[in-house]
Amino acid sequence: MKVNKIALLVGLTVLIPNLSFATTLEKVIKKDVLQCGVSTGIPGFSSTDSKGVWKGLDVDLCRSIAAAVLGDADKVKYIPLTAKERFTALQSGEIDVLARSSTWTASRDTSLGLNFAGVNYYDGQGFLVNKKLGITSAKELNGATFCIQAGTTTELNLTDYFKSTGMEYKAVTYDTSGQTIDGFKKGRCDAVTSDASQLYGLRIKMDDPESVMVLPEIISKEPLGPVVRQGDDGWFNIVRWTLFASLEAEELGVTSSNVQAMLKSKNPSVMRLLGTTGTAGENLGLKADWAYQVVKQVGNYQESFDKHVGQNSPLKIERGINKLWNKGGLMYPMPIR
Ligand SMILES: N[C@@H](CCC(=O)N[C@@H](CS)C(=O)NCC(=O)O)C(=O)O
Repeated sequence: MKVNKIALLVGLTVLIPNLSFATTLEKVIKKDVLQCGVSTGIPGFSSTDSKGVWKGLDVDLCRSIAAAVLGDADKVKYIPLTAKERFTALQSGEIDVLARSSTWTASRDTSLGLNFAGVNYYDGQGFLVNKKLGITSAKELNGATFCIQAGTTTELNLTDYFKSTGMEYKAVTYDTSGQTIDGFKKGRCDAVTSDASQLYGLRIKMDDPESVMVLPEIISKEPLGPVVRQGDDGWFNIVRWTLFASLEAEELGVTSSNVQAMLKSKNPSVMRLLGTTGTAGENLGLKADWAYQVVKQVGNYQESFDKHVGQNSPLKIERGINKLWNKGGLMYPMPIR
């Protein structure tokens, strides 16, 4: 009996180092790269440019996490995922974080073993129609055929909307945005419905953007944000506070151009953000300059927004409800103190 116990102990000590008890932070540091789950192509959020470089608001979130954790925003491996694949890729450990236009809903947050760490874009579902249809409101969509994507909240909201308005519809379902827009271009459907932010991107991808229009109705709430695995609170904190740091930097007027000079700031909030005082970095298990690296290498939230989806981008989306809380919007970074 005694011998067996010893054998068991020996067996366990051999086995334990092979078991995966490492936290996501430890794994990311060991690999020296962040594996970030993105889309297969959503202009403004996550898509590749002509040189194959990933760009967008979600991509900037991946880059910010890599800057905070590894000190280098370029240390990201992008894993393109369809809507159907995305949560499984996170559950299985194929990716460290998901930043892919994903709507925070109760079922996703509570039944998949995952946690939403915040919101980086408040969206809502809208409709893009061919002007030939001659309609100006979603209320006139009775009998229409829609091109939509499988595994999205879009599918579910469409069902709800038509049920509640007593109208009928047909759906043609695709796996990727590329296929969806192709279907629309080929006339397989009368309308595309998706997160409104994506409709702007789809519109400029049309051969003649003037031939289509976005209807005024928004039929759902789509708070989009980064997702992590449940049960790794340290990693959850890092993702959540990296997002807050880029919003806090905007609130405090800290930008990629002035962040170096701001290191000399005597404003206590700026000092805590940039790590010249306080223990914010240490408490996250990161270096004191974690947020400095985010702002220096990626920029604050406003810089990312303007560059990828706002006025300096082809999409030209208004900041709207994505403004900071003190400018009339919903973006409210929790205080760093
Ligand atoms: N926010 C919605 C929709 C997200 C979504 O996946 N939308 C489609 C278009 S409706 C998409 O992003 N496609 C990009 C791709 O195929 O990679 C959700 O979380 O379910």
